[in-house]
Amino acid sequence: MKAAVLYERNAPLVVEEVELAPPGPGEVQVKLAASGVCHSDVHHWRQELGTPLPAVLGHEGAGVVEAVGPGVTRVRPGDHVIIAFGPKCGECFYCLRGMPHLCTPPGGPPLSQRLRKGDLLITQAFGVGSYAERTTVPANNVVPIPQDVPLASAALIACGVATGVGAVINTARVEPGASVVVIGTGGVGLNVVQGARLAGAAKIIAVDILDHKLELAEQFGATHLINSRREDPVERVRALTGGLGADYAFEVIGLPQTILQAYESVRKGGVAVIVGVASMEARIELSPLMMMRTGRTLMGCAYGSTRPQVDFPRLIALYQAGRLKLDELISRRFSLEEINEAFHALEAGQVARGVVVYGNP
Ligand code: CND
Ligand code: ZN
Repeated sequence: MKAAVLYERNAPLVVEEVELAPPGPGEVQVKLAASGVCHSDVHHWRQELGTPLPAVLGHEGAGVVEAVGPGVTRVRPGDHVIIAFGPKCGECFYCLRGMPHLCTPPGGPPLSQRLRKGDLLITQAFGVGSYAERTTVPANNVVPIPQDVPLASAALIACGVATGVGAVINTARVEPGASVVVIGTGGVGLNVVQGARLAGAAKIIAVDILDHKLELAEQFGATHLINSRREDPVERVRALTGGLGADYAFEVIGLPQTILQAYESVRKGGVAVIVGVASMEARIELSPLMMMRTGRTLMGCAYGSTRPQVDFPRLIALYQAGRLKLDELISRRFSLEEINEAFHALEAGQVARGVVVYGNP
């Protein structure tokens, strides 16, 4: 099958033939229909974030089950599924407590042995590797969905939608009437915006450096727009919240300066949430004294604290009820051969979400 292989950081991905092992016990082989292009993939292409090379990137995929290994009963060939990323062992401390987004399998995540080019082992990044025509993953990672949901739209739930909406609903637990700041309204940030709308937030303040991203944010439910190239977002947020600061702020870029903006945008007792993926070297400087005196919280948010088997069906139900936008997130479709162009389009801020589609979607 064809896959886009990353051999060297910052060099173009190579679309070529690779071999995928048939599903073993407890595993599922999925023929991909679509894979969204998330900035996390671009981060892993640009910098060392713990993915051994060569690797196939891609962690926002959906498709059709083609084969199941021994012992798999939850899905069968022909089922449409969304593929959750990261290990979901079901047995570790975190999985047993309903926190599969923090899954830490004893002995570390099993090294993927399923993908190779001749003798060369290829990493399935994020445990998925969806920039490929097919992937094989543990059955715990797939969530069946109704057949009439377009797979390109459903794919976005696998990361951007689950992360963004989950950050609001699961991680921060924003309550109705709250004021919410979202810094960075790209593919994930737009989902923080619509998550805040679903949670009943009264003020949803979008911050970005590109006006067309802010216009999108408005379509997704933002009530106030701040271009932080033109005005100081912290001052403007204070002005919009009676001088107090917002109840919640979400940083959805991964930069120290915008994480600090999020922190400084919240009122005393407010909560700032780090959703963006920063570099390994990034550090922020905070005054513990001021943190104590203001009672502010700064928290991390991995994968929107998502429990895929619970949350994906809910997100699908909201989409079917017309209350969650998925189709509108897709601004451009690419073939697998165009993967490098898809990365550049994301970096250039040209797309809300680009989606790689396989075959005839
Ligand atoms: P995308 O590139 O679509 O969005 C980033 C947005 O930030 C764009 O609209 C930019 O214009 C905007 N932006 C860039 N710099 C600034 C700045 N200085 N001030 C204000 N706005 C700015 O990326 P994405 O939405 O796909 O991903 C966003 C981040 O979320 C990224 O770091 C990604 O790796 C991370 C993420 C985290 C998780 C998680 O589990 N926590 C899951 N998926 C993605
Ligand atoms: Zn992602």
